Amino acid sequence: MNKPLYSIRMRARRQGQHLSGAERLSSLEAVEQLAADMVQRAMHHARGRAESIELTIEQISAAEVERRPLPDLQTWLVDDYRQGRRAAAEILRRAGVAQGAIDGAMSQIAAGAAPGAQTMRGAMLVDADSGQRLEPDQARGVRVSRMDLTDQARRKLDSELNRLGLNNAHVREALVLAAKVLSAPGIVAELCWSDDPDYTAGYVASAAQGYVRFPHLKPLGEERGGRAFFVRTEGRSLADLIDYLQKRPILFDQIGRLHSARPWEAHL
Ligand code: WAQ
Ligand code: MG
Repeated sequence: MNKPLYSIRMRARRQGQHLSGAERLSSLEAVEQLAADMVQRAMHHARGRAESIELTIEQISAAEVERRPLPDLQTWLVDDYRQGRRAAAEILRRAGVAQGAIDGAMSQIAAGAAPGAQTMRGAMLVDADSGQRLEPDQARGVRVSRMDLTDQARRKLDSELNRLGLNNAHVREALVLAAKVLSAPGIVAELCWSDDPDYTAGYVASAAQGYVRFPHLKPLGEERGGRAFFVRTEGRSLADLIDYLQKRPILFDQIGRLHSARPWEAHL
């Protein structure tokens, strides 16, 4: 039980821009294979082959690692991305995010939230009341890392996602990332859609609803995507929140309930 873990992070670039990233926690036995898998992913990305890849592997003591359960997962069926964004906005409003902050985050993700209308490498931090952007670097954003599933939770999640026809890397990784974000002090909700042109799905995560996915939050072929973490720091320091998101190691050892897809109107 006291064996160390390894944080493994990958960043790939192409034509001077962020291409792909990944972050896992690994046992010693699995770390070499995971590194190889990450290199392969960067070399065969939907937006082209990586021109440079950075891998960072850091040992973490087992005593530092916190264990938590995953949130529940739902799919709200929508016909297109406009309907998806309306439904996503409704969940964010219910979670307590101000309308202006929702509209601002959606239009910034759609336009490319990094300077020069590019996709950010990490997430925006958005004040849930004022809509103001709080992350120190608007190109990098905040990269959540040091989170993963235990082997047992991974096997359970695989079989439940298979049952729903949802067992792909986008869903598995986004669910774990959102779980860590929701566990962070001061987070109100998260909004995300992918930057992969062939992956149109996205989600809203909140404490009340868990992880709610929409098959369409952007049009097919669109390369811009991103993440917004809506925050209400209430006197806590923003630096502590960023440190938690980037550094605090968390293993998810229990899965939540995974619901079958239903039309979005059924939830309102
Ligand atoms: N921390 C913070 N932001 C990140 C991270 C991270 N570790 N990884 C990616 N991002 C940001 C970055 O701006 C990317 O451009 C953006 O998120 C999208 O990343 O249920 O595939 O890896 O079907 O393209 C969501 C729906 C898929 C899954 C999300 O994101 C489902 C996805 P991608
Ligand atoms: Mg991507």
